[in-house]
Amino acid sequence: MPRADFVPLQTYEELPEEEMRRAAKRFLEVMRRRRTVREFSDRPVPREVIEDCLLAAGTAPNGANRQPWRFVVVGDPDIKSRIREAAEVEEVAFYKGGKAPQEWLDALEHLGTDECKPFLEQAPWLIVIFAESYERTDEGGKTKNYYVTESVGIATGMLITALHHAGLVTLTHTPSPMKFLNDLLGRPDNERPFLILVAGYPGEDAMVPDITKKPIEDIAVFIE
Ligand code: IYR
Repeated sequence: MPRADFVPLQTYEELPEEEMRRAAKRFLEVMRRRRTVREFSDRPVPREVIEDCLLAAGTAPNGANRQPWRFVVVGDPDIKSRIREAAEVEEVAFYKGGKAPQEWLDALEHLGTDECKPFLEQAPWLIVIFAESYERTDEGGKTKNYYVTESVGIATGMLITALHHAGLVTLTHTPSPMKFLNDLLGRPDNERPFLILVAGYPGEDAMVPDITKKPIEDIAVFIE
């Protein structure tokens, strides 16, 4: 890959310190309003909004700028039903079929999750996120990607933030194994399903568990 042209950093905007403090606090309040929701409305959400949120996710820092993600956005009711059907097979095995160790089930107990995933049909959009472990060259060879999981994880976090910022709610859904998504969505072998991000409006009487996030002293160590 030839070295890129370098251009002056023109997009950076410094904030005066007081404004910086306020901006950080305001954004914290925005993010504190984000909740993972499991009950979705079937109200439609414009495709353009999803596209803009995906473009925001696509600005994520990533290994060697390979941008090793592929977002498959499903609005088609038939495909959504097939995803639900296949995901629930895995979830039944997980919750009821003895696949999940008791310790894991105990850890999930307080969230009230189970093998039923109606949101996979109700929500207007399922964003199936694939990680490209490698790329295929025109000659049929393979080009390796770098820090794929980190890169796709960062992009996914930015996508969740963008959707929240646009006034939508999301649910990160991770049926395991997820290989069925390649078959259902016709994706090639170099794309590994990473997670399903369910996106839309919350259901009218959506309930969420009354849980809290850790305080600063439990999530950070400052060495000054
Ligand atoms: N994939 C299952 C189980 C599950 C696992 C974790 I860790 C969660 O935080 C939530 C659910 C499911 O989607 O129900």
